[in-house]
Amino acid sequence: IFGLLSLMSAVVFSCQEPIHSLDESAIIPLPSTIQTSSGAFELTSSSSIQLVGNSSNLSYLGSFLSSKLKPATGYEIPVGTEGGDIQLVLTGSDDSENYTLDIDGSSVKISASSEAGIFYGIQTFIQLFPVSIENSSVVEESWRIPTGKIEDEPDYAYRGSMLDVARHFFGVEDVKHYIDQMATLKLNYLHLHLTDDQGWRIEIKSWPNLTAIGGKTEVGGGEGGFFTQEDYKEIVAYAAQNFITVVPEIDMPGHTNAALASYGELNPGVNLPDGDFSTMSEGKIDFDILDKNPQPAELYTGIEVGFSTLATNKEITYQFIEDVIREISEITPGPYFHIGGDESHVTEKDDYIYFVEKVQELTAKYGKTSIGWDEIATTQLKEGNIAQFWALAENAKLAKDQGNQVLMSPAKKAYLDMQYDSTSRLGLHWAAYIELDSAYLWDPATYADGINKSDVIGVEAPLWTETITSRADIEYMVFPRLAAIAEVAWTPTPKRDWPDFQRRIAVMGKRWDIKGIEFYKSPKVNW
Ligand code: TNX
Repeated sequence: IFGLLSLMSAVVFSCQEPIHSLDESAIIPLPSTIQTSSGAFELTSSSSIQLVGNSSNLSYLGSFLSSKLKPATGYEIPVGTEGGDIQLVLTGSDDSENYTLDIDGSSVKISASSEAGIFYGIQTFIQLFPVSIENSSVVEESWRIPTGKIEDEPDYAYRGSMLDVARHFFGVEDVKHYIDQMATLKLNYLHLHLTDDQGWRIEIKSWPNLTAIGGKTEVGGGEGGFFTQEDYKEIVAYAAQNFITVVPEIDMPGHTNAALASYGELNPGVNLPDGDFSTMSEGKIDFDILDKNPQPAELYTGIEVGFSTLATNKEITYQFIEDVIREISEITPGPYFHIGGDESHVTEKDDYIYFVEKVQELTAKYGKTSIGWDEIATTQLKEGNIAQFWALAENAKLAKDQGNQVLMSPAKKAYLDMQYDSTSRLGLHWAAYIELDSAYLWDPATYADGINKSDVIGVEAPLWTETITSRADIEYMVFPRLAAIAEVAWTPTPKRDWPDFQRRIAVMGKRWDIKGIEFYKSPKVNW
């Protein structure tokens, strides 16, 4: 019987190249389960997409798929509700992200109980085609994919990346391009680090100097820039079309020099020394000697951290923060507001605690859940708020002990600004050199001592941009490592396998090449 079957398939496919099986395809992140069968589905000029289910967004999803398939195939694949060899089937309306992809010789069915699930099914479907599907103009190709069934769901609910637009400013088009790449990896949160010592990058209508003064430069003294609220809304909407939620960060009370340069009254009113701030980590400010109307700080274009602080004891500071939180929350549909809280080395400990607790009240007042860097766990966290682990396991533990969850961004694994090795042309290396295997080989559930899987909401890979000045620089630092982190967040650790990832990432590299993405050709991979 097997002889007969293989003879039959040899006859059916006699004029075509053999096709690899579904479990030999190169999907990243790796799906939970893949069942293969022997056969192929072929997309042709008469293929069509059928929508099944009740949701106005289904037609958006259909057009999204059609538009992804069009450039390389040249096919105008119609989207409708009456029949079609590619079905998008919405079976419910929950917030799960699961999907099933069923492929047989004559049809493809992507089904899910949420629109996000359908979107992820579409992303997987696209990755099954030959890499030339990524071309922006028509290529001659037989558009066949292997048959079988994929059932998939993410291991972690929060799968993110952070872009620091404060150290160097990146505009709306660069951010959209970043979102496009995130979407292919099934990442669902984009954290924008909107403010830091070197720049304030979001228009606040009630405090216009923040951008008029604080947005005017960046690391190295370049011209900086900022998002108008309209720009920000455009990013938020574009992210939403890619099932990505924007998390805005206003870093405070430290990392605030740009705000302090914009408004003198926000300063504590002592002149902090220039130069080497590393000795100031224990620095104390005596508030009794404060000048009531201090001068604005100078704009700062270096890359030291830990020298700035908002005045934590002034009413005006909290009016300012409330205005900022209100204006940004009004244009942020997502549930989270990131309050920073890192490296406030010149804020007294008690003042820091008072400040962070008050700011958590303010985000709650505007309906947002706070996320903050792990130091915020040294304060009393409001229920549901999240500590973002980057350095100190004891802080992650403090969050857990308060009943709060942790977002895992260990600097030694997930920091996309760390150099790959000592020869990397960009990046820092204070935490580690992070080659691709290192970014891949870790478990978010056990990485921080004292933390368990249920304490972890997810994983985020931050790109700090002290040394990053262009889209090409972003791509060199982010890819391929972001793909590794996406798999760490999506695929259960016991299913992950480094040699298999090496094989699959090489295929993704071919896709990036076609798309013109200038990724780092890690020597760990046979590209
Ligand atoms: C530490 S990580 C920082 C950032 C820097 C980064 C550079 C964290 C919460 N703070 O301000 O940009 O290191 O790697």
